[in-house]
Amino acid sequence: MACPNIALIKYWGKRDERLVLPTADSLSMTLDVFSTTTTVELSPAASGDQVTLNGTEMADEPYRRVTAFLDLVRQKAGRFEAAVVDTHNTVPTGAGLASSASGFAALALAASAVYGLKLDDTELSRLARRGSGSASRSVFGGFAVWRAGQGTGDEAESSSYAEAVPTPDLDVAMVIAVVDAGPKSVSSRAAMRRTVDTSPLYWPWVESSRADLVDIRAALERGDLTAVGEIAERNALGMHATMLTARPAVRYMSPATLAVLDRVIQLRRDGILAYATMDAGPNVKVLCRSSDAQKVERALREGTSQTFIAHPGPGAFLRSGDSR
Ligand code: 2P0
Repeated sequence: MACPNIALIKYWGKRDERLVLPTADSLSMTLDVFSTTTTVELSPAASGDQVTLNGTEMADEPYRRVTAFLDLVRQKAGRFEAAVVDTHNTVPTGAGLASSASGFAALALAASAVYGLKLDDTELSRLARRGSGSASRSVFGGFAVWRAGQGTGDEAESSSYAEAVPTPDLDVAMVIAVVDAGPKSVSSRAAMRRTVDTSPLYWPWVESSRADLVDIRAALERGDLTAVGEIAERNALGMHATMLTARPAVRYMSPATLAVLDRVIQLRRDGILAYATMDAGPNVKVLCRSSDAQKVERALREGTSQTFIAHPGPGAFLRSGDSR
């Protein structure tokens, strides 16, 4: 079982596509909603893997991504049986929030257990990273930082993983405002590649993101949610600026996204701590105090198709009987 995470300092761009090594560190909050539960069983007699998602057999590219990941696990374990993988996402269908983070974190944990790999959290995070970069962070509950790591090849492979960021008890929530449930126009993988290759703002943003990470860690440590929110919002807007200046531009924000951002500004004018972050899609996640979450949710309801309130959630864990 694993939950998605929302980055406050974004991962946007790889320096190595095959090893899924990012250009910079990122930092996220794991949520307590939209968990993914994955069961893996060995199927020695089968000629290939069978993968189902919410009861439907997976095919094409999503299937190939899962089998390529299983090949990596098999290679590490030195065992080559096929597997039956059954995945259930609790994210409401069509909410536009399907995340590869919870999916690959849950798969990494279940598959490594079934193939007999005994991994600690660092090793599990490294493995999950190979499925999807952001999955490295969903191994951990609460806040996590994913280190870009150093160098190339083996040195880089072993030095890029996530770790928990201890924080004081924070009265924090995230309100998720779904403005468009449709599929993305460009996959985040393709969009980040285009941004790195063509945006003149990309490397300046990476530089500012490095400074944002230092600042947000200090703000988390002192429990300063206002500073956490300010830094997260500017980091996300910066990431979207790099996409908007890619050639051709990638624009995930829609008029409805901007309307939610206006509402967040209005909430702040009304004295409520509220800061927005957006990922590779038009939906908005608003960081606020837990005690204000319902007020924030009510304010964001108009013009959005669905709203959800999330809090810091658990790291990935094995349920007894799931996959051993
Ligand atoms: C993040 N995103 O830090 C950023 C912010 C989207 C915007 O991680 O290519 O699905 O599988 O490593 O992890 C989405 O990217 O990409 C993402 P891959 P992933 O959460």
